Amino acid sequence: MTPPDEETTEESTNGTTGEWPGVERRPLLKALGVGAALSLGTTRTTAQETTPSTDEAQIDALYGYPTPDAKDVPADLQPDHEVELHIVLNDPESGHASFYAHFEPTGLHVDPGDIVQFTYDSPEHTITAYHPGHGFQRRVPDGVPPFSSPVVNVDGAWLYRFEEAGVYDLFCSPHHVFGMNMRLVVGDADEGDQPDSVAESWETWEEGDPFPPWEPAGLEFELNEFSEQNDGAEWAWLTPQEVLDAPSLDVSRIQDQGTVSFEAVLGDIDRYPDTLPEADEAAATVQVREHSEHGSILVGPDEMTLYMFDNDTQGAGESSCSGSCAEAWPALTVEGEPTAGEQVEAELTTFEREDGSTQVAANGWPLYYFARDEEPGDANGQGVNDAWWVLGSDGTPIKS
Ligand SMILES: [Cu+2]
Repeated sequence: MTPPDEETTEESTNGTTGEWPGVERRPLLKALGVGAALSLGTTRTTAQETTPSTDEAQIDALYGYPTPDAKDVPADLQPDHEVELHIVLNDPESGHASFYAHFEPTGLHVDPGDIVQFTYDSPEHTITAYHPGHGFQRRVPDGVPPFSSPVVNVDGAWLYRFEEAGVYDLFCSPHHVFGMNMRLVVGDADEGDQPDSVAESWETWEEGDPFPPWEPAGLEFELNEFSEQNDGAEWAWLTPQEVLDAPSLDVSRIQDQGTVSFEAVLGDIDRYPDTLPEADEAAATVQVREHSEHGSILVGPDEMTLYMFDNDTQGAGESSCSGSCAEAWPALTVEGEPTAGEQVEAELTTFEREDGSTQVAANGWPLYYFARDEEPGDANGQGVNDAWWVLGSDGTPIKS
């Protein structure tokens, strides 16, 4: 699959930032990017100077160390690594899931005793261990307690010290169903430390056991249970299985590379955009759109305003607009049968134009675009030559 192109992701990320009111970005951190925590000397000095008493600051084995201000980490808890908690909103036309909630990086190698800072760049996250204490199969080393962060505010952070060597699979509790997972490798690991595939751990699951991470069948089952309308629906977002079973998150790769980006993980997942319900997403040939002046009017699949022409005869199955007229007023054409959007009450029919293309008619009126409309909502053709008119949802010309 193709990961979202950089421009889209960047735009989306910026757009995302705007979603959280009152959130100031930390330009230095953003400029340096992920993995640059060690070079944040300036920030650290400030933190050291302004933190009143750091002697008592401790990282709890269960609850870690939360702080509402990521710039205000106690001097004796300075992190060795940083992981950011991101939400990327996707352009609906990108062919990807509507959003990804993810850890950046998604794979990380640290030394035993290292402190990792998890920075909240977006709201409503936790960093939680797969542990029976949280109702899930253990995917952290034996002896590690069921640790979890609280939900920390945006621009806050949570610190945790990873003491025990081994492989840690982590999830964000609110976004677990969306595949917000990461894998942390502490110390030296070998092939035997590679966690079971999520699919395999579902095979051995029995009722009453702690759950393995969610896999697609489970999510689709939930979706179908939720409402009959969802029957047969497919899970459109990532799943923990897809993320944790991604080859990019193989323990050996994480060890070799130090960090594995979310984009690398996405690159392993073939489901996008192929199995996104593209057919369902394809807009109807004729839809209804609210216009500020004309009310509910008929628009094309691209939401551009449609018009009828007074010189046409209703129901005649022919167009009186060709040549230079057709350049100014391009016909709405289809291949195959036209489809009607939900609120369209007009009957849609088609007829063959002189050039062999198939034009759509609503309530017997051949439909046209106007070449000087530039974007949805434009209706510059209304009343031109006292002959071109937009149409209501039932196909009646609106002559006002
Ligand atoms: Cu989350």
